[in-house]
Amino acid sequence: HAKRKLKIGITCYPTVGGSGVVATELGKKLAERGHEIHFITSSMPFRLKGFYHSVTYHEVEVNNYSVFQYAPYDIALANKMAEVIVDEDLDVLHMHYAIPHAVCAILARDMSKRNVGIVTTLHGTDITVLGVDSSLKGAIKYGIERSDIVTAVSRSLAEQTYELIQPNKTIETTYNFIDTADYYPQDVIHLREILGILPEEKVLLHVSNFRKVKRVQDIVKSFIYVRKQMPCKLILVGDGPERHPILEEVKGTPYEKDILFLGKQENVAELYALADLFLLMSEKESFGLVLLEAMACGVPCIGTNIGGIPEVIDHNKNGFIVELGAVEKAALYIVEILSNENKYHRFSEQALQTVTEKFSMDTIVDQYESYYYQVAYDE
Ligand code: GMT
Repeated sequence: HAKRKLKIGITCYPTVGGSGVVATELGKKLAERGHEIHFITSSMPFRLKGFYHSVTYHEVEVNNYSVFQYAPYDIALANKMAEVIVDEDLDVLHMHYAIPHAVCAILARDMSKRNVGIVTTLHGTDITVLGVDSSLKGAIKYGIERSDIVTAVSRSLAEQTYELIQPNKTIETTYNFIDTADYYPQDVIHLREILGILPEEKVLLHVSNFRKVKRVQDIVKSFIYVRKQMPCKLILVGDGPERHPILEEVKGTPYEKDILFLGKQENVAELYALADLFLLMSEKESFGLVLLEAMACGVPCIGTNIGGIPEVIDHNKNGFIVELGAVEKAALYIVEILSNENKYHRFSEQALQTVTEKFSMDTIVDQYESYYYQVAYDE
């Protein structure tokens, strides 16, 4: 017989970032499959604008009394989760990030005295960046061990978690996905004109939050090597702490006009479609959702041999892998692929195929759904 529909609470960081995107898109797909979805977050997840049937948003409010040195957000979140567990009769909580979300969910389950299942997805930053921080390591381990099912967005992240946190828990690898209804190859000739890109110029693209770990400087360095050999432009999308220093570095150089800083953009899908190649040269990256977004638009990628990147970029098939900081080698690959039309076409086709086969949205949503059924309390 058909399985019963579930009531699922989801908590993620609602701001721009891969984990929030994956959590929100997953919630929307689950709602389309008939489940009831409850987002419990500090603000509206940015991909949740508009009305979605069977999706409710519960806002966590934190009062900042002057007696508290820090506003008790985590406690307020757990309190809200406990309320929603009872009010909505939730079957499952899906937490994105061990810290603080999984830990809050465990507290909320205890407060609610209900048998709600907890699925936790690890996205990276809390493990690979903070996991080594002894002030949080014990709490991360606790969050993982007390969750019913734990997933990581790449094999690399699962392995790193075993190594750094040593939890007594199996970590499943469940890859990220994107919706090909949002990202697909399209004709964006008008954008080339708006951005002043000449017909003979190739376009290299990078999209990130410009944190230090993204090593945007390396991308600029590679671009300059390439620019010396062929007409091209570099488009940088996003904002963050490294944007200003890079802008300063580029100012006054002969390549200033070839590097376009577009800042944060709403419609990145069109920018991917405009690009010939996508670059991600990070020193830490547990998956690299932007790679999938680019590939879904038929854009081959260049990435570093770091974290989950080599699980997404299949070297010499849908892009190239270089060692961290190997900016000249990256430039060699870029020139090679952009100068060989046949090879470029093969890579582009392969990129599209990677998205629909290895990272198929339906298969990945199926995986999560099966985890929920495993942990939901049988009625
Ligand atoms: O690192 C970021 O830019 C943001 C962070 C997040 O919370 O969204 O990204 C992490 O999760 C994404 C979704 O799983 C992954 O695609 C990113 O690789 C991961 N970032 C790091 O590991 C540094």
